[in-house]
Amino acid sequence: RQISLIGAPTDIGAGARGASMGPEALRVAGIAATLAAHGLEVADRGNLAGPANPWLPPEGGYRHLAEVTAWNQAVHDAMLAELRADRLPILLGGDHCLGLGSISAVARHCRERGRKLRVLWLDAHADFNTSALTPSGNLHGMPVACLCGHGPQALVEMSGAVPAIDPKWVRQIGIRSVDPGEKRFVHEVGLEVFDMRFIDEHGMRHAMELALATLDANTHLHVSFDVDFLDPDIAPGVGTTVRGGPTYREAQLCMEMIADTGRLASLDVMELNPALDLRNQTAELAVDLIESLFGKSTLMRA
Ligand code: DIR
Ligand code: MN
Ligand code: MN
Ligand code: MN
Repeated sequence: RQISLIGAPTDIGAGARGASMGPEALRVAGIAATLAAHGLEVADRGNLAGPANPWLPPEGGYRHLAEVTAWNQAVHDAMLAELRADRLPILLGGDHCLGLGSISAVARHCRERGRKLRVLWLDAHADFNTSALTPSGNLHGMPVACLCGHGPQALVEMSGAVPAIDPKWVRQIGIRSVDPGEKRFVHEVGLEVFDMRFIDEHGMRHAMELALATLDANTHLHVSFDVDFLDPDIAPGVGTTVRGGPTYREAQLCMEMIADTGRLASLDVMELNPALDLRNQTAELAVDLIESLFGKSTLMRA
């Protein structure tokens, strides 16, 4: 499989500065060489460019909407070019508002090719806020809602169809922080969420079996990995830590079960914040987990 790395060095949608340094930290942690060691052909496309972060308060319920739109358009265009060339793009974030541009490209590509789409959203947060519901105005808390058709026009329309995706195509894993209005909205649209309560009671294995059920040979599987999915004890280098996340073993199993499907076709690695990290340990952990996502296993797999 041919893999393309795309860096998006911005924290334009976040509430803390520093995710703009995420792409370089993942490179320093050896993401390209680690994947290449598994026989994958890796091309690093370098970094996208976009507007600087003016660090202004929200206007009309959104912070930095024009700049967020510009960055997402750049991400959309770059991801789409790789998908059309039959390559597997990995977006190196950057904050999670860019999941909108990334998955808009994936949705457009699936429409063009007549493929089904399944989105796995690994996160502490549901990222299902709207301008009316958000407590912060930060667009990194809104990409899933935008993809499902709820958000500012420029973002909602980016995939060329509205909505870009159906909520039924999404499975969220690891969720443990949802704002009050957001909670009602998640329930209203029927988003399928495997929250930490579910994982506590049934285990990561059962959660992933359900989240990965009904994939078939024609399914494009996209993983959007917000690094704050992980427990902050092992992953401190993120802007919005929430305690009680998946352990190292649970996260490994999650990645291995995704790898076993053989359907992974695109990936976002988001919200890594080197300004808050300890000697790049969170970047190294992310690379370790991505290695499992691309098929690293201890023994021969049947
Ligand atoms: C919070 C934090 N739900 C908000 N969101 C995220 O501001 O909307 N943090 N995604 O990473
Ligand atoms: Mn997120
Ligand atoms: Mn998050
Ligand atoms: Mn069960």
